[in-house]
Amino acid sequence: MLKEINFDGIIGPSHNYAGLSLGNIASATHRGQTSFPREAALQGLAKMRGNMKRGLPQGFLLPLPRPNRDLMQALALDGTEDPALAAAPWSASSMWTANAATVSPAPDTDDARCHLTPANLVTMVHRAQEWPDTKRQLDIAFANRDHFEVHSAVPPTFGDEGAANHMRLCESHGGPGVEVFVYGKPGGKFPARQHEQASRAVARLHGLDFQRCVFIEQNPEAIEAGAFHNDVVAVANERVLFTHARAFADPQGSYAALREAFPALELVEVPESAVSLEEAIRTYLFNAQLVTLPDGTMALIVPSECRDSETVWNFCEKMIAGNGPIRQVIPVDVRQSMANGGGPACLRLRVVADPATVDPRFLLDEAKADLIESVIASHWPERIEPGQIGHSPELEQAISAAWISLVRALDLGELID
Ligand code: SUG
Repeated sequence: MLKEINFDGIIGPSHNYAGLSLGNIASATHRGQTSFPREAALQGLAKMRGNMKRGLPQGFLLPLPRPNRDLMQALALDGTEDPALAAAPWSASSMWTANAATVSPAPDTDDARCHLTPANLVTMVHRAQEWPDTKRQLDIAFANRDHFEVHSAVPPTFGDEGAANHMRLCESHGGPGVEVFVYGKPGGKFPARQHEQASRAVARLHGLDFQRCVFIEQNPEAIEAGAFHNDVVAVANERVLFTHARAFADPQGSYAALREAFPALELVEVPESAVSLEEAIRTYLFNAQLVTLPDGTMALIVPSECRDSETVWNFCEKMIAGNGPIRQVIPVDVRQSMANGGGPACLRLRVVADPATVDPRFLLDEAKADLIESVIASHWPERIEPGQIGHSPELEQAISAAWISLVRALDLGELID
């Protein structure tokens, strides 16, 4: 039976704050701070365990091998370069698996298979290095060709950021959906990372029916305010679109287009007067997991920063006291990831599939969560000081060894060259 499975990125042992992402306010604000990779990874794992306890199927993707020696060589890094460039091969940014790929479930595609396209992430060098290694994992996890097709990334220069700029509306996850692609137009203060032509290429690659696709422009003001991905200001699940009123360039036109393609749409629009765009971006209210629980009700899994904000929490309490489709708001602590601009929604890639068709090595249960936790507890660095990045052979050795321990523990030795 087709189900939504969330594949969270295990937060890698090189997690650090190098301030690499122009237009991502949290990344810029925390630049140069000490990071805590072990705590970060345990926070991510606790989120996965929480969702499993709620009865939701849970998968994971592994961190990518870091530092990336091929990238170090390609950039001829010799210590004279800008520290931000030296940090790129060390980035643990693959933790944000919402950017790993765009996924079109089988009911939407012309060959009735689930299609996945890794995101090229070309806008930033520390992210552009991810996709070939991400594809290696997707090729293994979704190797069953009767059910899945894994494509190569869309070629540059068309920027593609994957599921972070893609939403799906449907009556139920296993039924046909309307796929929504949200792109930015370049020319503003910050890069518009998702290009319309990349979104259209992905829709064609996946064999989608263009009558059941909607292409929407992001509000340039939202990008300028720090919504570098659409999932910072909007999230959808089944019939529900939960969005800030200033997420899209033409909100009314966008809602009309969505209703035309999907008449059952339930719109939960949050006006500026309830939560300002700035506060929404600061707290990541919309970078939430909007999930359907086994009893059929919907819950919004938000970062704990939302509970710390009086405005946002008041809004959440009013929302659940009302008659809307979102019945619960559940805060989770992913502060280490949040400090780099990654909330609960960034940390997961949604795949609608029959879990029996996925390589079980990528699926989580309590025993495997215990195993992963013990590897993290014994091998992940407790802290990384910014000066160590690119300069500490001991740290480099510890990070590589930690990664190999995890890969071996999960019986995925084929990922090691
Ligand atoms: O691409 N941060 C990531 C955050 C990605 C969040 N994902 C979604 N919204 N789906 C990014 O900007 C910061 C890395 C650093 O500064 O070291 C970073 O890459």
